[in-house]
Amino acid sequence: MIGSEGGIMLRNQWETIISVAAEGGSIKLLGKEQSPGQWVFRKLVNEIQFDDLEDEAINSSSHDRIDYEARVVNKSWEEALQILDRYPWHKLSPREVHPGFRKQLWAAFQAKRKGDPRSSSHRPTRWLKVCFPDYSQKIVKLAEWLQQANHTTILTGAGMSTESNIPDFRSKEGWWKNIDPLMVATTEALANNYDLFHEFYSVRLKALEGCSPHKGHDILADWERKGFIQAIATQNVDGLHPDAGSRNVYELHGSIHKIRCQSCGINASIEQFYSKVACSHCGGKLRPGVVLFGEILPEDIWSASLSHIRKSDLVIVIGTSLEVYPASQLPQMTEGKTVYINIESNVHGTDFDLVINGKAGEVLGQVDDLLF
Ligand code: BV8
Repeated sequence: MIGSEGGIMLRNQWETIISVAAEGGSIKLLGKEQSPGQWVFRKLVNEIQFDDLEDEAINSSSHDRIDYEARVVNKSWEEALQILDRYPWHKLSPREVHPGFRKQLWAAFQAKRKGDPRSSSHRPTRWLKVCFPDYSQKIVKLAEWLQQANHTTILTGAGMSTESNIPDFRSKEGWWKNIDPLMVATTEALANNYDLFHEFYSVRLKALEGCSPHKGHDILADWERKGFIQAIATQNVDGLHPDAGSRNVYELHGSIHKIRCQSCGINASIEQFYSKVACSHCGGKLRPGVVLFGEILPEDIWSASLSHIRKSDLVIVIGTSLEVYPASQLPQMTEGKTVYINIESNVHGTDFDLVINGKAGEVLGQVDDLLF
């Protein structure tokens, strides 16, 4: 809805939402937050060639320049964009973008670029810098690669889940800080030290109760729906990728939630595992459906992961130390570009085309902001 409240509003209450400039002129969209989240908008044009019937000349500052301030006030973002759209704003150089409107303006700019792909006068780098001044060139590069890739596979490790409050394995606070993995996560422990084995996996299962996917998991699920990624191969056994809605997930090391009998393979419940009963069918030992050290990865899951990696032109490896064979080999099996995202710096730096140092959820969130 358009009203005409221009006359009663004071200039100094308005904030610049966007300012774009070309040689000799500028267009500003001004905004005023009337109540939290409720903005009204108007434009300010400083260039005689952008004259417009709804504008009122308010200041004749020099010979050839006139400032035009719109009297109309636009009560929705869509209306504000329509006002901007009367000008070739996306082809001009952005000077200033309001921090609260960066994502909307970037999306609007990308929509304009999409609608006019052959125009050479867009300035995406300048727009990126103004809309996302804190984002590194690496984030921008990854977003570009993701946008251009035909087939992208994600490989995740325990670092993908730490932001869901699930410890990883090899970090200072990881599961292996006090326990030798080869003492518990092995077929040997299952056969000969069931008490320790059972206690370790009961604690692991309990630690997962109440844990849910974080923003990074959600973004990956969204990217799959939008066609940006084709598959996730994960070493994680926590099931958070499927929980977030990702469909094409290959759980290389199985699932901790799927309890089965080691002897006859029949399924059992987590409650039966917790209560440490023997298999009701054959009396065998119950165990979680993870791949223990010394066991072979499920053939179908391994082959499917490998096939995705081989046809990928982009592989993004997130939150893994890449210390466990054979998952550690997957990034080398692509001819595509490889990206490594890890909270620690200087890990596997030289093996990848791009290394991004940061938290999985934050890095994915920033990349997501740039996609269109
Ligand atoms: C097999 C059980 C064929 C499930 C796990 C000697 C040399 C080389 C290889 C071997 C060797 N001796 C034996 C082997 C083979 C062995 C192996 O690799 N051993 C290694 C450790 C030396 N592999 C096997 O046995 C595999 N099977 O090879 O079959 C075979 C079989 C028999 C005989 C011959 C051949 C089976 C592997 C089974 C793996 N199962 N555990 C469970 O309990 O969960 S391994 C365990 O590590 C987890 O399951 C996990 O999936 C896996 C990988 O760990 P990561 O995910 O990488 O986690 P990690 O903590 O290490 O790293 C996390 C990273 O994230 C860190 O870098 C951290 O900085 C970062 N991070 C943290 N937070 C964040 C973050 N990054 C970003 N954002 C954050 N917020």
